Amino acid sequence: MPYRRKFLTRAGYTTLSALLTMGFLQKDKQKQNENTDSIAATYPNINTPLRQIAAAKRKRYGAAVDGEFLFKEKDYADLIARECSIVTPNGELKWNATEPQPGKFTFESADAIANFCQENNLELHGHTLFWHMGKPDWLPYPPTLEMIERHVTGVMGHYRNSPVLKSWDIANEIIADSENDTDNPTYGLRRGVKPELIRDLFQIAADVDNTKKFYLNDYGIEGATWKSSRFLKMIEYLKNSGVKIDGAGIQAHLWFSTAYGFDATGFSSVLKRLNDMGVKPVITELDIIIDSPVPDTIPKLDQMVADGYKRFLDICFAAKVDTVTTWGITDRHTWIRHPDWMPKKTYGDNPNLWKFLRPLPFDENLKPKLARNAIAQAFRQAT
Ligand code: 9MR
Repeated sequence: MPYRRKFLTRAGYTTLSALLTMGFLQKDKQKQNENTDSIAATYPNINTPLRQIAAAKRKRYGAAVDGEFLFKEKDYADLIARECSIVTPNGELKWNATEPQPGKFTFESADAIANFCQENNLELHGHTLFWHMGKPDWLPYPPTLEMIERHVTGVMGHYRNSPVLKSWDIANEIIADSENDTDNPTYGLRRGVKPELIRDLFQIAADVDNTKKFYLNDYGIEGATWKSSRFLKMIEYLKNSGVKIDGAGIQAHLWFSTAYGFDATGFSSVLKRLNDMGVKPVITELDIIIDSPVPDTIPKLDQMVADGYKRFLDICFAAKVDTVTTWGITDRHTWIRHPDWMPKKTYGDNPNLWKFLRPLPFDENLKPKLARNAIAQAFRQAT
């Protein structure tokens, strides 16, 4: 039987349960069983740091970092410094961290990460100025234009002369998950968000500091979906409005599964459309969960995760993607193991099953996994 791996683009925090309800899992039960025993691809052990392998192709490898652990765990900090070209703060630049009270800014935790970057010759990606989560309780969503102006001026202004921060997620996750969650069918924006507000946000950002790269960042756009078509329309709108937009952040929290087909053709067409519009596709939050069925051994699981990385990155590199950031670097620190986020539908509440959540290139002990070799191999083979 030819080797065949299917995977599912994660289209939102609640989508797995929606798909379950639609019976997709049942429909493909047969195929799941067939695919589980497929012959695995192998990847050579490459010890060179990923940043170096990426740099040889004029590309960058990055990871989200968590300041809470970065300054407590030396082995973790050393791994980040060794492997990464660029890092994204997990939470330290979100609105709740930088402006916890109206007009009162605090940059202590974000500056600590910026200093770490400077000491270790890493770049820093600014995540994020506008989001419906990671926000203080006092802030409405969407915020008023006045609140946006004060926030963007305060935060971007603070990093205007930063030697390490070179790009910003100006807006994060503004597109709704489905047509049921929007009052704007054209752009599919979350309820209450108007395209003009996003245009003004980008304009304010450019007025504060137009020397950085500006991204619109979102998830569930790794294929030809309702959501990706709205995301592309919104990018087109911003371009046509004449505001500065340099990149499209494709988060890529992927659910690989033997039960779903990955829309490789659709994803390639999203990448092509972005390149055609002159907006650079950037992979900003990559990680991979395996579900349905959960493999019965760790080696099988790690093989599937590795294969997922390789297949996904091959498509990205064929479309000239030059920056790939994983959302964390080690399974020791991943949002996917957090009880609020872990995929309960598949893994239940049983913490013993958490050991099957291994979405990142290094394991809990910071040992490289097959996924790390697959990422290295994808960079090596990129043209
Ligand atoms: O990984 C982040 C988690 O630790 C935070 O509690 C959460 C809320 O701030 O945000 C998580 O990161 C998210 C990112 O900012 C945007 N895309 C989805 C990420 C995972 O939830």
